[in-house]
Amino acid sequence: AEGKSAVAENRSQAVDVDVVVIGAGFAGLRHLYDLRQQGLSARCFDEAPEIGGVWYWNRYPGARTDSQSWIFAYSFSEELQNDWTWNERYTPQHEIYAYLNHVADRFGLRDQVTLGTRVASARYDDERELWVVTTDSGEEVTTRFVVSATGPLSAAYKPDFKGVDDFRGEWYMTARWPEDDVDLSGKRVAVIGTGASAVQLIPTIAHTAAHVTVFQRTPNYVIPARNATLHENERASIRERYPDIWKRAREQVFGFDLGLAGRTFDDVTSEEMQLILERGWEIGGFHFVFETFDDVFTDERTNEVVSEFIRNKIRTIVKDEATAELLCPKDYPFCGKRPPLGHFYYETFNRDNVSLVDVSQEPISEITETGVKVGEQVHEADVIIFATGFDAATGAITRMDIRGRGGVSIADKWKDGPSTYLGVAVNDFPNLFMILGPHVPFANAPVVIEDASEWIANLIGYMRDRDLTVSDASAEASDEWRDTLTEILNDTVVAKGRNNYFLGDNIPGKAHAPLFYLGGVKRYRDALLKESANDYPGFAMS
Ligand code: N01
Repeated sequence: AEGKSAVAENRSQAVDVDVVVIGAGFAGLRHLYDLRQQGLSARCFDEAPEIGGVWYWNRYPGARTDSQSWIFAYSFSEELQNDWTWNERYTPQHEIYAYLNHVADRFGLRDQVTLGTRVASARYDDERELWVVTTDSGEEVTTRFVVSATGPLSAAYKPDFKGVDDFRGEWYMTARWPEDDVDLSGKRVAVIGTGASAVQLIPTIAHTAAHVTVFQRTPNYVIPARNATLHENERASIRERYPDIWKRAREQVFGFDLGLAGRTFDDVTSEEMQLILERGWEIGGFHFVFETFDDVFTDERTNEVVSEFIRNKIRTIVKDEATAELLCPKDYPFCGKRPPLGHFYYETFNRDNVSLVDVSQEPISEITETGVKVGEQVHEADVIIFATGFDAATGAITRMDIRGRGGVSIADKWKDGPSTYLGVAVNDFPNLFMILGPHVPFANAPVVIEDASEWIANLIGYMRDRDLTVSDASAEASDEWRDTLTEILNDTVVAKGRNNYFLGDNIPGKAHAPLFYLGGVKRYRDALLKESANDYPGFAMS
């Protein structure tokens, strides 16, 4: 420990390691790699018994990416890129999980990770200018820097329904799915929630369950994913085009391998609009969102045409009229919630063993010994699955006891909504950094992870080289960042969403505040690079 740390060598106060990284998922692994490139020592902790982060926990049936497989990956190693084989347009959970384990082994990152160990607290010691991190196993580690790589959608949320403990069957959460196979065959399964997780789960389990009852509070606009097997010649072509693909992904607002539509509402007739949407629907995936019309996020006229187009698709696919109408989102615009990609989602409601219960007017009142109660009716079930989402962006961080200057906790600091600088730092929490904290772009995660991770490691290296011990993001710069991202968000349809986790509205009692930056991954990267190129004007460093 002492003397081993590169940062500490220059300091009077020695620390156990230069950096403590919290989380061993996509972001944490990349960060361990970046820190090593900087010659910094690090230890990483993860609550899960295995590496992988959300790709360890979310192993529910049907779990896979909504990003194209070839860009839901790291770009830092060409060899890795060329060696790995993606088999489908959208990667199933077990393949990403295998990929992350492969990366951990290939780059020798595993030794730095302590698994099955949760970071319970991190306290900044003002006098000694270091962090004291404690774990749930009672270990205490001193470090100069803490980097949270905890993921924006990792703190699972389960509503506090009365009676869950009395339920005589089994219950599961999609975001905490057990490693052992869960046998649903012949069982009556209740699924609560209709977000991206449920949309993937429901069609998959409907094949084996005796009956699936879906409890829907807010219908989603689900776009067909159109998954397909990738053939070797497609993979070869992707490998060849990788430099261009990454260039596109780094410029596309949401970090996807997609281009622009090159047209908006006023460029086409309404008949042409329908044809363009038909074509987009056939190609499927986020192509439908981003390569049909460039103003779907910002022009209400375009948005309404697209929203109605999807409603008509639902009405065409779903045979039972009442069910179709219930599945149609009507009181919020398309992309007012993150649209999930479906794999025969709407088609599944044509099965005899699938039924839909609307809980938008009459909520679930309790869980009974035998099922889910809505109003006076108990819907009997052998298994209940909670696909009820996450305390997004802030939850994974505020659930730890993180205290900055003057012992102020981050949960208190953020009680009216998060305040960050560039989504990576928090005023009065010196040397605490976040890779996918609040206020970073909502996007294909690896693109944001690689940008932020490398940038943070560079900043730490910069401080080490100049013998600087403390960096603190200024309050003014943080306010400005929040104002910028609030303005951007208010110009989009996201501001008009329903129960949207982008705004904290899915969690009872959580502040209504923007949690993501919607200016796009390129503008975000430009903001980061401007900050570092100018010697970090938004930070006080000493
Ligand atoms: O969570 P969600 P998710 N009574 O918050 C309902 C990513 N992801 O895990 O909308 C009844 O979207 C809630 O209803 P409402 C992706 O970014 C990615 O599905 O609040 N229902 C909603 O229907 C995604 O957007 C992939 O009215 C209740 C559902 O639970 C994000 O994770 C796969 C309720 C929660 O939906 C979150 O998705 C999966 C209550 N009391 C997830 N409380 C990929 O493809 C909540 N609900 C990579």
